[in-house]
Amino acid sequence: MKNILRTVSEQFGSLLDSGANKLDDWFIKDVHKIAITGLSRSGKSMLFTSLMTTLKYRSEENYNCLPLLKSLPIEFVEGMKLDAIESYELFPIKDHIQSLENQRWPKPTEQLYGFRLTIRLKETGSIKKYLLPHKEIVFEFLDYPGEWITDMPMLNKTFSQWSDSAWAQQMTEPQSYYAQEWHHFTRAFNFDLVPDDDSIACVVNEYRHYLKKSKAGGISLLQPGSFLISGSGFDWEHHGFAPLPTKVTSDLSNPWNKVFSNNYQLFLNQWLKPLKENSFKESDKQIILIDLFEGLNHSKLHLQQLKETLSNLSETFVYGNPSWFSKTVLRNTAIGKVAFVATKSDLIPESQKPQLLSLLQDITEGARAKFEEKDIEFDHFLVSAIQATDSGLSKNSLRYTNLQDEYIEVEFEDIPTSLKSMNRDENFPVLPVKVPKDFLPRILNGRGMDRLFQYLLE
Ligand SMILES: Nc1nc2c(ncn2[C@@H]2O[C@H](COP(=O)(O)OP(=O)(O)OP(=O)(O)O)[C@@H](O)[C@H]2O)c(=O)[nH]1
Ligand SMILES: [Mg+2]
Repeated sequence: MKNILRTVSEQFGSLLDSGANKLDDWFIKDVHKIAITGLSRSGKSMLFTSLMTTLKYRSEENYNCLPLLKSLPIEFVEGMKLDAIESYELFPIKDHIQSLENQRWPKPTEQLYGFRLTIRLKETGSIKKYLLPHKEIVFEFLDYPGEWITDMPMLNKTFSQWSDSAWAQQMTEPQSYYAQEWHHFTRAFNFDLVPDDDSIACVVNEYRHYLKKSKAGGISLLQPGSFLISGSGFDWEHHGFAPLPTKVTSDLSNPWNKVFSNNYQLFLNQWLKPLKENSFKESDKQIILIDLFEGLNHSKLHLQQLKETLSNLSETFVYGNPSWFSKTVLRNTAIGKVAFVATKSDLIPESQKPQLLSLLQDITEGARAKFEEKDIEFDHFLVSAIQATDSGLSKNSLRYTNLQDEYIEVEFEDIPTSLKSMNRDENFPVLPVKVPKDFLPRILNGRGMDRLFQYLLE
């Protein structure tokens, strides 16, 4: 077993290191810039890992995974190559496969990675039959920490606007529950004192503590999420800020207001603007990954808060770079495509998938409303990057290996089809699934990726 597994990551090694020259003579290119976005822990890195693995096996081993991917008929795929995108570090596929080999999930992403996937097609006249007049199909992908995307809407706000809205959010459920200590701290703190390095660090650390606590509690709206990621290029220890009680932000002469407004501007100018320009740009196709299980696991209020976050973010999702979007997509009358994808669908039985899809459609309602009048097409999908569970004895049950290495069977209740149909105190525990030993066939057996990519390639 060990040997077979070792070969998997070694094969990725050879795929990454070779082939650069062989492909240089291709001249017709069809470049798809696909942005896969999603909040923290939504399944981005796992989806990339699975996609690379699946396409690799599909093209090199002639293993017909993704049977529904009609635009890339397996008999015409000659080979594929992975390489870095200029100025981005290469996606650490080898590290991720190694983690899976050790039965651990890939680590959370702490910096920006890119990769270009080039699929070479055999020259054959009949390719045209399959609507593919190109010899080479190029996909460019970026992977980054989900926390960064939640910060983008801050670009349109002043410090006091951001601070007031963040403060209001912390006062409502479910955030208020996690904000108790932070609110206690701000009530006791004297904001009339002139701030110095130590007192600023103290306030910022208290606020960071709140962000961490809410993250662990399944809250998705965490601003600034960049303060939680060590790979973020902003020195929050020296130039941090935090939302302040409204009585402070409404007093323009308050020294804390001044210092935090300055630091907030530094954050936007030195970190967030360049990040947006370098990373969230030039894609006409968007895959928005959504993890519904974290919300289901906690409460209806958590799901409501996820719905609101997605709605607030939808403009960032769709027009990473608005000027490019209007220039390219609208002028060319090309249609922007958005796929809303509920990830980890292997965590429920087949029988519950229609319910999950319906819940997904409910959760994206606000986000969709923002671009309904634009020339943007969208659809909803369920995907699993890996089929980590097995079907159980009844149609509503599943079997899986838990973190204690026990292989057990669980029975499911019906998943709510909308927020309205969910009780306030209801929750649906998420299965704590360990990465199975036979992760490779289970990746090749992931569900929904072919339909998703077919939709984007059409
Ligand atoms: N069962 C199952 N679990 C999954 C699947 N994809 C992801 N997960 C779980 O979800 C967690 C998060 O997945 P990642 O791919 O790391 O998420 P991410 O969006 O890259 O997260 P950040 O890097 O923190 O932004 C993993 O550690 C797994 O526990 C899947 O297809 N099936
Ligand atoms: Mg990641």
